Amino acid sequence: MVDPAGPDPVQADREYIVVLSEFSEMSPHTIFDKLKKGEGYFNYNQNTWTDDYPLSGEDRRMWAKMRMMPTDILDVSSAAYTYLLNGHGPLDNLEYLFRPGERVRLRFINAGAMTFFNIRIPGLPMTIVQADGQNVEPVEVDEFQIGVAETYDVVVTPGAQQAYTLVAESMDRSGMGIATLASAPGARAAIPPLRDPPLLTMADMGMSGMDHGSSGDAGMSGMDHGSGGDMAGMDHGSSGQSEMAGMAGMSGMQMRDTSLLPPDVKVGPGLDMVSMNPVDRMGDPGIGLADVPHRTLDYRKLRALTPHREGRTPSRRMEIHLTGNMERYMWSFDGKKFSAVSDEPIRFAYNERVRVKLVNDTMMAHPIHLHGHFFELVNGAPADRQPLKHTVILQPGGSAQFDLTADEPGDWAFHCHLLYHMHAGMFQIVTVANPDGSEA
Ligand SMILES: [Cu+2]
Repeated sequence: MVDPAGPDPVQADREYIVVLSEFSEMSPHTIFDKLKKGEGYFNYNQNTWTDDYPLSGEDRRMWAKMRMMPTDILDVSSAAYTYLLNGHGPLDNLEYLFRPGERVRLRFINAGAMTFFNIRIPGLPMTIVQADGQNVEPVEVDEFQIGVAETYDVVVTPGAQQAYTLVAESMDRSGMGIATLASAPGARAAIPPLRDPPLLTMADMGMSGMDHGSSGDAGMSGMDHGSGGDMAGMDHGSSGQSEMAGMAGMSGMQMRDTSLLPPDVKVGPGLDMVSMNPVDRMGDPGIGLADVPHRTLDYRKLRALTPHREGRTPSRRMEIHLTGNMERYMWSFDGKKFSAVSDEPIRFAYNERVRVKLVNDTMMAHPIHLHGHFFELVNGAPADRQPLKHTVILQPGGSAQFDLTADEPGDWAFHCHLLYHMHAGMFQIVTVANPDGSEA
């Protein structure tokens, strides 16, 4: 049991912890070396995607031009990983017992190294009651995505069936962790097959809103891969597929248009693309969940359960870019690989309130994590109900904002929580000064 200091607003008859992780027989150093040698090493989907996915010839040409795979969802897949729940593999028959009608609280913790999981329990709705250990207004969903370092508590009321399968499918759908909610030892429900791998969409390339744009608009949103080619002939179709088809009509593509970057972003080999008009994707349920036939979670649906301490308007704005070079497996903030020796930390005055905008100039999702603090997602909720979190997923090509009250003096790690992204340099130190202004 996990007991809060005060009364618990969440009523449950029993609770279980569900720790998500991966196991690999390969050492982390070997995996990192393979990633350095070829970004798609573990992406077995790429060998067959041209046969298995409903892409037109134009779509395929477009992706090929950008030297990208629309199936490039996770760096490391089930080719290297077995997905674990509480350390148990999918064949281990991990069981969570319940009595029919009980309210069961499941505390999901993504302790994985590299894997975003999509969580569902077919036949059983889940009510989200906590995010990153902070109470939220209950919201009922059928599936949710959890990034590395995130936690979600859900309440379920099993009983209509004798057993339910808890599915933790990796975001690239290359594998899953499995457990059973069972009303009696040995009771089992069907295990659903892996779903078809998701495809990246135009939104994942920072192309959100293209389908609403007017043709020839110079302010076209999206990643610029063009060599100054114009955007004429763009298809403004509404589905991801037809948007992609439209993209293929672009002539000449350039990997960078750095004129769009703030001056403190370093331009160099560590940065291979720029999101031209990054759209706030706080309302995105995560890769692969946009078109599932049931209810999903997104950050806009989270509200702090009770008003929190802070309602001040931020006095400063800060923008930090998530940057990378996919082919060379370089990852960084603002184009600069972390160096403890030469980097200036990100500085905050004590109790300073800052609105931080994160811009993802890459085509991968990143769970960005700050130590020592909870920040508030700027998600459309009233200021004092913005949900408190310590980790926020940045969708590919998108942006997200959080408000931070820097009230814990000292040095704190701020980084992508994907192990090999952090190791490659997507990391920085946040320094909060003492109340008297001195360095902590
Ligand atoms: Cu990352």
